[in-house]
Amino acid sequence: KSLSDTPPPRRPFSRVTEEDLTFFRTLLPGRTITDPDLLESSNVDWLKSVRGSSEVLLRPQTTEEVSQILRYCNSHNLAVNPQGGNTGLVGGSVPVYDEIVLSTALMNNILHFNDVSGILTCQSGCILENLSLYLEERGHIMPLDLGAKGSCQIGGNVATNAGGLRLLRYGSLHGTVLGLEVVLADGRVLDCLSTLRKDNTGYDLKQLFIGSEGTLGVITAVSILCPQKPKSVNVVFLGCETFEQLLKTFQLSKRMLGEILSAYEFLDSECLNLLKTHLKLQNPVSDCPFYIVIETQGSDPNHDEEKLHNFLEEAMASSLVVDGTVATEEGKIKALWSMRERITEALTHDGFTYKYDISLPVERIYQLVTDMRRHLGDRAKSVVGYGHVGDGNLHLNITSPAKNAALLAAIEPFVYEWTAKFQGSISAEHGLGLKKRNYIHYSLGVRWRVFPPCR
Ligand code: FAD
Ligand code: 2HG
Ligand code: ZN
Repeated sequence: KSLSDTPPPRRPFSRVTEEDLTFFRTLLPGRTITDPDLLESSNVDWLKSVRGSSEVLLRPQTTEEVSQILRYCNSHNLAVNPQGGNTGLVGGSVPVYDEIVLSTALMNNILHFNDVSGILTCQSGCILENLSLYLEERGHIMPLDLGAKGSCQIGGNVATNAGGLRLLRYGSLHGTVLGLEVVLADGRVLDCLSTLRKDNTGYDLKQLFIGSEGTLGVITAVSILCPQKPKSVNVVFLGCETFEQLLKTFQLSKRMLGEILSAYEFLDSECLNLLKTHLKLQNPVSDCPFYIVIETQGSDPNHDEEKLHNFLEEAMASSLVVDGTVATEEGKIKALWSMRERITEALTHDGFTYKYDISLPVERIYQLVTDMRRHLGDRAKSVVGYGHVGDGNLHLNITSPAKNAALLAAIEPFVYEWTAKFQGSISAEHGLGLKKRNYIHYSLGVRWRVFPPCR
């Protein structure tokens, strides 16, 4: 039996009593939810693959309320599961058993924006897309973007250290998050909500919470450095014959597009089939084994277009790509991005999905897909590969008509052993959650080396 299917045992936490509910109802009148129908969506993850049985959902609005909740739960031995937009893909956002769900959905105020420095400070429950819209009106953008933007929250993004589509350009949240406010399990508030770009006074405590997936405290506010809104955006969708050519095109794009390159993503032909079959999206170019989505963001449309034109001419002339289409207008840009962003959604219609979010040396990333296809033969319905080439991050997804223990046993630990063999990471950007927690040893990056003393 795969370890993925084995949840940790329920620890000896207390069960919620009437007395506890009275405390919560007094603290959060109208925001202490116990109606099972209203709790349903908080107990099930986005993929509908894991389900908890929580009987209480708390919806605080302020840091003080979060602090009172955690202090109370800590002293009464009650387990708590922080929840943002519940778009996590590793089963970490919902309870395993009857943990209280602490939702940050009502903590959605923007606290401050400085349009000189581009630094935004907001509560952790702000939805990523709402922040983007707010910033765009002020000539800025969020430094991260992901397909779940309409539901995921900035607190959840920080808690998972989400990567997304533009990490290549704007870097990880470890660089763009400037400050955090976090409530620890005993209710103490750790105030690191700095808005300074430089601060070397002591240890950088906030870094510990970026990617901590709710295990160290509840993030209640975030300050983040936001880039200027680009004056010109172009998106290109290209078709390509081999993965080697796709990688060469990546090198060429870095060389010829330089500072305006903001995303370099890929999908294989199986992904495109799923988009066609399940979402009725049409291939904008001719059929190829691989497709590339390139985005440029810059400050001068003429300059960007000239660079892009030269790059495309070179890519075509050297036969690295066989077909392509360019979008400069918003509607077409969105349509091209859908071909990449909606693969996760298409997969949910294909059957039960086994998801792997792997970091590898970039030249290896597609080899895992071909090896897995060979390894599984006809046991899987679809084996697809897509992801963030620019970050060396593969999303390997495998579907079957229904949950299938034999198929899972064929995939795991094969996929983890393969990844470990090439010093990859089994959790590139989605986190460990419930689904990957038992596999952490395959890629835990820290190793000690001790040399014997000199004689
Ligand atoms: P949730 O799913 O609610 O929670 C995720 C984890 O964070 C849980 O462990 C939870 O306990 C913890 N948590 C949430 N809020 C807090 C808080 N305030 N304080 C402490 N802990 C907290 N991920 C990527 O990295 N890149 C992508 O490109 C990407 N694309 C996606 C596309 C789709 C269609 C979907 C469905 C998901 C995608 N994801 C992606 C995964 C997911 O959206 C991200 O992990 C996102 O950052 C989760 O945010 P959330 O608010 O939904 O958090
Ligand atoms: C993406 O890059 C997300 O689209 C989701 O990280 C990946 O569904 C997946 O496997
Ligand atoms: Zn991703």
